[in-house]
Amino acid sequence: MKSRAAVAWESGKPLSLEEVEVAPPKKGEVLVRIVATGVCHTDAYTLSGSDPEGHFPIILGHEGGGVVEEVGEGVTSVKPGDHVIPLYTAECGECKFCKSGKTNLCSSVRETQGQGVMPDGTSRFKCNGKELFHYMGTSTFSEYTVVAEVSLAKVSKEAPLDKICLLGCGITTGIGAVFNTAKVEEGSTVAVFGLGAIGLAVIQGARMANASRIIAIDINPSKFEFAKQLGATECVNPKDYDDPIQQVIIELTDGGVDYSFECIGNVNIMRSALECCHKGWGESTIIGVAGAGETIETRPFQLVTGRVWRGSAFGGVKGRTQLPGYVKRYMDGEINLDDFVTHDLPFEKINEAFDLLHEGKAIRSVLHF
Ligand code: NAD
Ligand code: AHE
Ligand code: ZN
Repeated sequence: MKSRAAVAWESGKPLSLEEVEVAPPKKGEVLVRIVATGVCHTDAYTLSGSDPEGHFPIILGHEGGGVVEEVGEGVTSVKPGDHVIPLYTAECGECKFCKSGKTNLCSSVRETQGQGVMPDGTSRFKCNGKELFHYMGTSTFSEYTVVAEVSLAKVSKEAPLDKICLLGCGITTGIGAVFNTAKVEEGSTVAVFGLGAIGLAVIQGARMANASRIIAIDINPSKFEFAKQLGATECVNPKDYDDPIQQVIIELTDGGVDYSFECIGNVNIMRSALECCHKGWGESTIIGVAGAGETIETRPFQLVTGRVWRGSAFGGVKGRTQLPGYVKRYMDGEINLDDFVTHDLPFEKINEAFDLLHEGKAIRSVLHF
């Protein structure tokens, strides 16, 4: 079938609006009509060429909401008409990872996903006779996309897809990192570096966890108002200080915070986020994605003296079993998604959405097909 899609023919160039061909779903696969999709910084990161798993030409996008159109052989957990959120972290329930109870990192389709193909090693997308790569197992920048059954969370039909698409990445990642990865306790002090959708969702989660202080840090002060609305108790712009930001936070908090989160993808700030943690118990969670070849550094003494460095993917959330609960919490008014959507745009304005992200003007742009 034909589909409207944004194709990244090569890195570092604007996306190209194309009519692509989408092949029918094979065994264990599902054809999904994407209704709306967010644009996450990770899409921009891969488009920039820094992602070792970015294979061009590619259809990006991983924060979508849609409706099942057709199912391939053997698919039992969804049927046409069901509302779904595509998952870049699958959940098969059967692999060593799923069974461990220790992680949300399912291995069932991860290898082929990273190669930009479906689990059988082939692509379902073509444009002008040329095969296109899939992205993160989701490729939500196409009106019709093919996704593995294990990479779909079935959600309530009552929920607006143009809001709950944000649970496909940004908001789930931030809230999940607070509860599943860091396990922030009531009364804790928290520092959040980077106030995009991810960092702001961490703030929302820290507020839910009843943190006593939530310090929001960004070099773009236009982010501070929303951070405070979500529960930040104070906002800090590193540009206002001569001292390194970790020193500033340590002084503000009598020795450092209990928990910090890096939500930027900057390896220098990852170090700051670790080093602003309190001696003996402070824990830092890396959420931001750094470019190929980049590495983190600190003095091992920082760890020897009790600080802990962690990382979090999709907030440690198991998508098929736990995402329907996040949707319910949104519907019950417990999770704020609406205020994260700063821009609603027709799909054709996708490059504008990337510009808004780079200019720091959008928290999330949601594209409507
Ligand atoms: P975003 O671009 O919307 O927000 C990033 C924020 O960081 C901006 O407000 C920016 O002003 C701020 N910033 C940049 N440099 C800074 C600095 N030196 N000091 C302080 N603040 C600075 O991005 P986003 O969509 O919120 O994503 C944030 C990061 O999280 C990205 O690296 C993205 O790839 C990653 N991510 C990871 C996961 C995961 O599962 N681990 C999921 C989603 C996104
Ligand atoms: N492809 C990159 C890794 C990118 C990465 O770390 N992705 C995050 C999700 S970002 C969503 O916006 C993640 O969940 N990682 C775990 C996983 O299994 O991919 C690279 O460096 O190769
Ligand atoms: Zn994302």
